[in-house]
Amino acid sequence: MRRALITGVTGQDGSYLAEHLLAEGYQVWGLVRGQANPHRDRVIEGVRVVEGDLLDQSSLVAAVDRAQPDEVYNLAAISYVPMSWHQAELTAEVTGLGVLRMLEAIRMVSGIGRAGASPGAGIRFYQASSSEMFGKVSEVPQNEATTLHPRSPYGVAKAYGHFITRNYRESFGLHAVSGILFNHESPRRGREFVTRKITLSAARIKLGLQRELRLGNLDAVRDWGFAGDYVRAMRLMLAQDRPADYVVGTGHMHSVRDVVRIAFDTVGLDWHDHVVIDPQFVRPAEVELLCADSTRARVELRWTPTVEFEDLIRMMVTADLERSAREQQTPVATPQEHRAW
Ligand code: NAP
Ligand code: G4F
Repeated sequence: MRRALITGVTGQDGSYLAEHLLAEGYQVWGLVRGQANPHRDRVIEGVRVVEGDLLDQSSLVAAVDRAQPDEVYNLAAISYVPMSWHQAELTAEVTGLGVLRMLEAIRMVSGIGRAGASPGAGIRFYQASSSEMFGKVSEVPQNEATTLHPRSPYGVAKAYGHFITRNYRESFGLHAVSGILFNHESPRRGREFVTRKITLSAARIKLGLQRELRLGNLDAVRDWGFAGDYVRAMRLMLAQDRPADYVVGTGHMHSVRDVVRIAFDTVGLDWHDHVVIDPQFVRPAEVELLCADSTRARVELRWTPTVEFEDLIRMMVTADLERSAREQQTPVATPQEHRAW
């Protein structure tokens, strides 16, 4: 039985990846931080919890030592781009240096890099790199060779994580890969991200729980896919004989305005009656456009996305309608509702 350790197991991707690996027969361990973490009940049933924090080197060494994983998936990060301007140093520590700490934990526990250790043997490592690293894009679409020009402290921290992962692969023969994933969403997406903010607001406005939706730049363009599809690519990357980095996305571009239009159409409302542009949600430096060229992933991993953009937004609105209607009937959330994001 293969053993996997997932950091960020309480997040969107961590939950889908845990389900996927359990279904594939893995023994799955999840790193959870904090003494009384309110997200702890998001850990999927069947996952073994180990405590630790990307800010604390010794806790990561202890976690790797306890889980004895064949594969480590480093999904933990401060992942909300606007927060990275307000807490830039913390973002660098967690999202950037946290990657180095995890790599060092693997090196310390497995002995990779010591005299006599065979290159490529031992624990395989997946780093959650991001299309946000492309930032002010130099070409459309973006592939593994596209120049990085990050536009936020988050993007800069991810670029550090990306290069230190590659460096440990080249320096120590570690089987370490970066998945450069484009935006991916689901009903489990955090409420602060634009798709979920829109689908939840459309549902709540429909139910009379909210009057308006305040947004920033409606012209921003992203390549949005379904998170459940993207976690399959993570496992496929670590299953390759030769470690390499892969871009993962759909290759289709849509604007924030498209998300708004489809979400409000799903609940039978005209978005013009409810959406207000609010400068507080406009970023100091914007990533205007992202679009993936996933040729390498499609050819070498045989990975393809299964959920179309419009179906994804409608799926999220439907889930938010059901959840909001339940909350309307039972204003105090039950543990099940907490667990269901
Ligand atoms: P998410 O839902 O925001 O989850 C982030 C996770 O990181 C949470 O489990 C959080 O734990 C954990 N975390 C934060 N700080 C930590 C620390 N100091 N120590 C340990 N754990 C910590 O993010 P996601 O959407 O699932 O994304 C997963 C990863 O992929 C992230 O690294 C993100 O930057 C990257 N990524 C995401 C996308 C996307 O579109 N979703 C695209 C490209 C790359 P708590 O529950 O304790 O807060
Ligand atoms: O949903 P977002 O916050 O996602 P963003 O910034 O693209 O980052 C996400 O994807 C990255 C991959 O490229 C990940 F690495 C990262 O962790 C995260 O998952 O914003 C998308 C777009 C932006 O251009 C933003 O300016 O939506 C625009 N937007 C307009 N109004 C808004 C809003 N974004 C948010 N969050 N809230 C708004 O009110």
